[in-house]
Amino acid sequence: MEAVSATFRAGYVAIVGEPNVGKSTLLNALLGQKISIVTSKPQTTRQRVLGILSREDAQIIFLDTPGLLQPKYLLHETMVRSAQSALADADVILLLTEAGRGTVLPDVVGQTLEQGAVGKTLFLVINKVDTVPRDQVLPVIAHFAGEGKFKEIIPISALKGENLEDLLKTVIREMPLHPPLYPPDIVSESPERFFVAELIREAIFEQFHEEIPYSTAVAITEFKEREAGKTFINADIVVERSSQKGILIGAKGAALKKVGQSSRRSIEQFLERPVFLELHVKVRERWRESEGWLRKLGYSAGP
Ligand SMILES: Nc1nc2c(ncn2[C@@H]2O[C@H](COP(=O)(O)OP(=O)(O)OP(=O)(O)O)[C@@H](O)[C@H]2O)c(=O)[nH]1
Ligand SMILES: [Mg+2]
Repeated sequence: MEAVSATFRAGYVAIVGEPNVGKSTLLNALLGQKISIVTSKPQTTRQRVLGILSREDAQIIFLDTPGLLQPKYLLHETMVRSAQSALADADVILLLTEAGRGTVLPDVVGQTLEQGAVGKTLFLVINKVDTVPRDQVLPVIAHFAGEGKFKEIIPISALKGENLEDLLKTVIREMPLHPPLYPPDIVSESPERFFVAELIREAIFEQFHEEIPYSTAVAITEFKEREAGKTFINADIVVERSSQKGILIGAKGAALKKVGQSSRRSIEQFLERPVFLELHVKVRERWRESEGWLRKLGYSAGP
C-alpha cells in the first residue's frame, strides 16, 4: 500500500442549521453527486446522511443533518437528536443560514450550538447569496464578524456552486492531520435501500401539500434482483390516518401512480439499473409519536 503523506488530513464536518436553508443541497454540491434528498419544503431530511469526499490532500466526511427546530412530536425529537449527535462527532461545524434571513438566528439554533459546539471549530456559512443583492450580504457578514463566535464566515450559493472551492479549502485547513478514515472509492455508508426509501419520500414531499409529507414515512419491504439486471423493490408508504391514505392513492390510484413514476425514475438514476417498483399505502396511527414505530421505520428515538 502506498504510504499516506504526512500532510494528509481527514475528519468529520457537520452541516447544521434551520430547516430548508440548503444543507442537503450543499452536501450534494460538495460531493458532486446526489446522495441526500432535496425539496422545496422544510423538514425534508430526518436522519443524518454521511457523505465522503476523498481528495489527493484530504478526506472529509460530511454529515448532513435534519433542520434544527422546536420539537412538536417524537419524530422531531429524534431529528434534533440526530443533529446533536453529528455535532458531537464533528471536528468542524458548518452552521448554515440563508442570505435572506439577515442576522436572525432562532433560539433553537443558538441553544443547540451552545451545548454542541464547545471545543469545535465553528464556521458560519451564508447560503443562497444568489437570491439577494451583494450589498445586502456584506452587512450580515459584518454583524456576525462583530459577534466573534465564528472562526470564518463564508458566503456561498450551494445551488449555483458559488464559492464552494473556497469553503472546502477553509474546511480542509481545520481538519486534523490523519490518514483516510474510509476507502477512497466510497461516497456513503448507508445501504442502497436507505437511499431508495428517501427518493420515494422526496417524490411524496414534492407532490403533496399540507400535512401529508410530514405524516408520511417509507419502509422498503423487499429489495432483490429477480430477473438478471432488474431489481424488484416493494415499499410501504406509511401514513397516520385513513383520510391521508385516500389522498395518497388518489382517484383511481392516479396520485400513487404518479409517485411511483417519479420515484422510479430517480431510483433508476441513482442505482444505475432498471427497477420494478411496487408501492402500498399503510395506516399506522400516530406513528410519529410511537417509539416502536419510529424504531421500525429507522428513526431511532433512543440513544
Ligand atoms: N436560490 C437558491 N436556492 C437554494 C440554494 N441552496 C438550496 N436551495 C433551495 O432551498 C430548498 C431547500 O434545500 P434543501 O437542501 O432541501 O435544504 P435543507 O437545509 O437540507 O432542508 P431540511 O432537510 O428540510 O432541513 C430547495 O428548494 C433548494 O433548491 C441556493 O444556494 N440558492
Ligand atoms: Mg436536508
